Amino acid sequence: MIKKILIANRGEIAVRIIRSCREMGILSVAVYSDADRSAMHVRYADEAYRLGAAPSSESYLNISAILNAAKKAKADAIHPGYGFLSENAEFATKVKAAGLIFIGPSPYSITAMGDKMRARELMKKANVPIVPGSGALSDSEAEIYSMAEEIGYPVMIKASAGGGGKGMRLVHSAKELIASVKLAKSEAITAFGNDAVYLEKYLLEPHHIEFQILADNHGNVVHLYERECSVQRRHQKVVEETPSPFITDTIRQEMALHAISAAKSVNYSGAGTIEFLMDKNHNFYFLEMNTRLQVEHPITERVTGVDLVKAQIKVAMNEPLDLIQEDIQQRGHSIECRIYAEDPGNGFRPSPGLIKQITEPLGLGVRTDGYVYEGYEIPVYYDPLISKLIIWAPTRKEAIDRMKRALFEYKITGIKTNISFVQRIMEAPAFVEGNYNTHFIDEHIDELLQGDQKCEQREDIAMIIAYLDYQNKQHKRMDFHKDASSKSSNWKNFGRLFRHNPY
Ligand code: MV4
Repeated sequence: MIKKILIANRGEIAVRIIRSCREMGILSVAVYSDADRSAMHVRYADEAYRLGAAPSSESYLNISAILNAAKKAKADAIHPGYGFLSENAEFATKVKAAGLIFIGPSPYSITAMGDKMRARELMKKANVPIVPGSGALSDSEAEIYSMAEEIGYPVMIKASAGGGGKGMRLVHSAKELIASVKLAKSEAITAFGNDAVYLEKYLLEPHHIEFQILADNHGNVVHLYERECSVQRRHQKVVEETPSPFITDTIRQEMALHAISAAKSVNYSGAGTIEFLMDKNHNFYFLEMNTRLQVEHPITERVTGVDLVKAQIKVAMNEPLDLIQEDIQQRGHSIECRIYAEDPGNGFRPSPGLIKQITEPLGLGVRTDGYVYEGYEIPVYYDPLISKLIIWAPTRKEAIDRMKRALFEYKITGIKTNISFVQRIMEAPAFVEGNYNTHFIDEHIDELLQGDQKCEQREDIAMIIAYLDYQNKQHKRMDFHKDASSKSSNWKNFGRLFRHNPY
């Protein structure tokens, strides 16, 4: 039995996990850095322990501080959330060694999937399609040339210890190949302490489609369908939706079976995600497996009705899955927009700082997973994600319209956000038609930034005009009291321009 869970994370995901704990009657323990003393997860949990200074290395990545907190709190289990230590096999091992339950897969599964070359080998054995490519690269330049030739240019060099877009290098022709391999190896050793790299055929205009799976400790594995995650910028996802507008039911079923095989091949336990790349002809290939709860999990929860955090906790308690595949259906359509504290008009620079006002959207089919409140200061040390806006509607068209309505209601002042940027994604014809791939943001960047740079100027101009008008009328009133046209000043409209108008 798990009676108390320590959440080794912060921000919206810590709050999200504590919410499920509360519903299950499980006590929650928050941990925090010096920058997070007044953070929502600390306020919302049943108890909280300080880890260390603000930098992650001192706090949310500090394994011994986290284990000490768990010991002091007498927690039974640790939930790692996403990011930080969530895919760190050493952490999972130490949690177990301390007599605690790690809410996640075994260190074996984490390690096997964390090594991308090993994961490719495992998938090959399990008959899961992988991107055409190589195994470990040999030291012979001639062999590297012939491997690349066989795969066909362009090829991608990927670090075996990389993933999520880290440690990749695109090679267009043989003349760049060897220099690129050398660079990739030296980058990989610096970034990951491991210089193993391999080659993959570079797919043009791919879709990123991932499958959610759930596995228990009794050999049962189910899938909870896909998430289309192609709307991303520099490997940072911005919009996710399910079902994918790009695939048919036949392909969906085929991919789902491969996702289940992938999970079974590493004796997976808990919630996991199999990422696929799909080309324009609907050929799909295993890319990597994420051995954690993902940021975008709520859209899956919304269409399937499954609380993935509760499911993770029950699996960790060795309970068999209480759902069978036939019971899991995709009902309606769900879209998530990630709301970041960033300035799209200024190269998407992070925009941490004080939240002066926040009005979150409400109403039918709207969920927000966030953690900020009025007067909260977003620290500079961590991810700039403020919240996730998750919409459900019976159809994709209605979900987009509802998302636009919810974004219209969403008001945050004090910091810059990407709210109007995602609003423009919802209005982009290619998105509305479901006609987009991983290059969508790059290809439509001018259209998507329309206003973000100019709007600021327009607001400045509006303010200057309003001020001049106000002064002008003031003078008129003082100097020419008898003038009928200046009897009323423009104070009312002037005030409207400046006052915070929630809509
Ligand atoms: C690729 C690829 C094309 N061909 N591999 C980026 C994230 C990492 N998980 C793998 N990535 C890619 N791998 C081959 N062989 C294109 C990408 C890629 C991408 C993948 C998913 C979502 C967004 C992306 C954006 C640019 C490149």
